[in-house]
Amino acid sequence: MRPAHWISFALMCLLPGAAVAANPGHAEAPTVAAATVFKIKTVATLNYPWAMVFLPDGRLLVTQKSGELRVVDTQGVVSDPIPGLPAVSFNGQTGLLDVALHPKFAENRLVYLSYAEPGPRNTSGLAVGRGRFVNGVIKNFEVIFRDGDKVGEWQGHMAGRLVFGLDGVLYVSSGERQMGAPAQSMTTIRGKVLRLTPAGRPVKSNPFLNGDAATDSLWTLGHRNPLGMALDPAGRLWLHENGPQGGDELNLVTRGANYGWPVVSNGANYGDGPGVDTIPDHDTHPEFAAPHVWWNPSVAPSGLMFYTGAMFPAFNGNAFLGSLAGSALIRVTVEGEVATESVRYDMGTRIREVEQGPDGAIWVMEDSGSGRLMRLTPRRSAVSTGQ
Ligand SMILES: [Ca+2]
Ligand SMILES: [Ca+2]
Repeated sequence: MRPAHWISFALMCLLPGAAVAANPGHAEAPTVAAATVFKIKTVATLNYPWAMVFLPDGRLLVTQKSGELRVVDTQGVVSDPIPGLPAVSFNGQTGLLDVALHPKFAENRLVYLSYAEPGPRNTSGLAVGRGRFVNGVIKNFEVIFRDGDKVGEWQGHMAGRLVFGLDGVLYVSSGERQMGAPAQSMTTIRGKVLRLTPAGRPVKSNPFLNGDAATDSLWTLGHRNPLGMALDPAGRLWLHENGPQGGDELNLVTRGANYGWPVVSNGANYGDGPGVDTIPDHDTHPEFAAPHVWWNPSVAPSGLMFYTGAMFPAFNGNAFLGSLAGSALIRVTVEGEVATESVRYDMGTRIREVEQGPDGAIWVMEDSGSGRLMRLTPRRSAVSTGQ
């Protein structure tokens, strides 16, 4: 166990109501009912919403996995599907995925989308494209990057989160398509974070440039299914990724690093019974970047946001993760390079996505065919407790 984890473990044991997980390497945070901390308002209901981004005018763009992009206005009115989108391959885990705005959206109106691009014979591959959002329509949509090697058998673990760095380049999280080994291969984008120019080309300062289109795009490797990625207030890039049986991770993304999958995981492989762990833990292979927080059992994180708003001053700089398996919103404190799960807010349902609103409210999306878009504001009595 790393020193930071010993410290957080010891601190957690001092907290009333703290529960200790079966894995001695990680202390499970206390759980509180979200309704005791947050006033929760359902703003709209959507069919399997996957991602959201706020427009400068305060409205939201939201994706639905089945392939629609919609606007939700400040009154909660949901628009018809926005015309101009590409065809997507929609199945259980993938379809239309993330949406992001160009850093100069106010000037150029460029909206970026990630999605499962259909290939021949029911195959699909991660693609990223962009178009201009003008008068309620996406105009001149163009694919700027794609996985040319489409996959048929394994349709899951595509990930596809999009984040613009403070340096103006586009980071893309790319899952390993349930195949494990590609995450360590330098000739495929699977199981990687990609670093691209806004036009979709490899950045000239990328770490593995060798003239191969896939290799040139790589920034980090050894990832499994990174369904959340975000910048912290200092501009550092973090991601979380779903582990196998346990071993979900929160990682600080640094140039050229290898995060170990599928060689190591603090979880166990599928098929490992109780007390059996056939995949070595991270501490056996220090050459791989170790997670800053990990979860046993799995919480299945999705969506990531660092809070910087004025509505919850006590949360400043904290990370918020949606949890699918845990039906929770998870808060993680980050001090320098030490991250510690602080509280689990029980939402009573699977949480797919989390964002901060322009006024500092916390917005979450439920993973459901009638998925609620919810706005969380403080309950006065709860905020003073720091929960
Ligand atoms: Ca790892
Ligand atoms: Ca393990």
